[in-house]
Amino acid sequence: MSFTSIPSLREQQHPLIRQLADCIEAAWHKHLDLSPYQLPAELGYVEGRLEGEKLIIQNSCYQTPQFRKIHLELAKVGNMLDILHCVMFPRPEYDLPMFGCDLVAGRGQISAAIADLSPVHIERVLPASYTSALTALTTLNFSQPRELPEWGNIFSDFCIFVRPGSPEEEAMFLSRVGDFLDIHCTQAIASSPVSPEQVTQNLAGQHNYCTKQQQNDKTRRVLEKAFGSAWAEHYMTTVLFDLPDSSAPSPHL
Ligand code: BLA
Repeated sequence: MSFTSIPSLREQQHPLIRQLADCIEAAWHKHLDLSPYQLPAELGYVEGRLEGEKLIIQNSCYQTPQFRKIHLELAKVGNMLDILHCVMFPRPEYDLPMFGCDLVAGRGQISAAIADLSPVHIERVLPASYTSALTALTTLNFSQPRELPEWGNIFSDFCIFVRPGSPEEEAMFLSRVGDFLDIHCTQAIASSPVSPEQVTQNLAGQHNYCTKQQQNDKTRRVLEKAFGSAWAEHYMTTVLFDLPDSSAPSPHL
């Protein structure tokens, strides 16, 4: 599998974004059986303009037996803004949470670092095996925690949302995302398909997750300014937070 189109943009980004992208891909390669995932045509690599600055978006996307789509996106707005966005969408036939991560750097400083394993159950609880593995991790203290927006009730109690205040805190964030991915990938490959009733519930939970994420005005505004509101809506609903076709059974089962 080749990542040849990615390094060019990655090398120009904030070091934490670069390190996090490397960490995510290393975990995927270590644990998962990756196959390519075809994004909608023309949306793998995109260029636009935002306030005179060039906006570049580079996507890499895979699927595995347990994941319908695993998506890593790197974006750069001139020298103003570097962004890493990552979501792992489980196949709804498996009872797995959503891994999501977003890192935003403005003028050399990370302003937002968020990572979570988000439950898709109506009661908003993670599978017990996840809760015990995550509880066993050491508690981290960040000097500048950030408050979640209103739509952020999708995230778990283990969610980290901070502005890293030092290189040590950046390293703590990086290493915690590595922990989340190790836990998630090992649990995912050991999991078995669930009942049709549970599949329906998992789909509903993923639907709720995506609908809430689509309410992130900060993401939408960046995309709208560069590409217009229709394109931003299309991109947010077909690439960033799309839903599986609920009528089609997974080809892996
Ligand atoms: C915040 N996301 C942001 C911000 C920007 C973006 C500019 C504001 C940064 C700040 O407040 O310091 C922009 N993020 C983008 C863009 C893309 C992107 C343009 O991914 C893609 C092209 N967002 C996610 C995922 C999560 C997420 C997967 O994509 C969480 C798992 C969360 N981003 C998230 C949250 C905020 C944010 C919670 C803060 C929102 C707020 O404070 O209102």
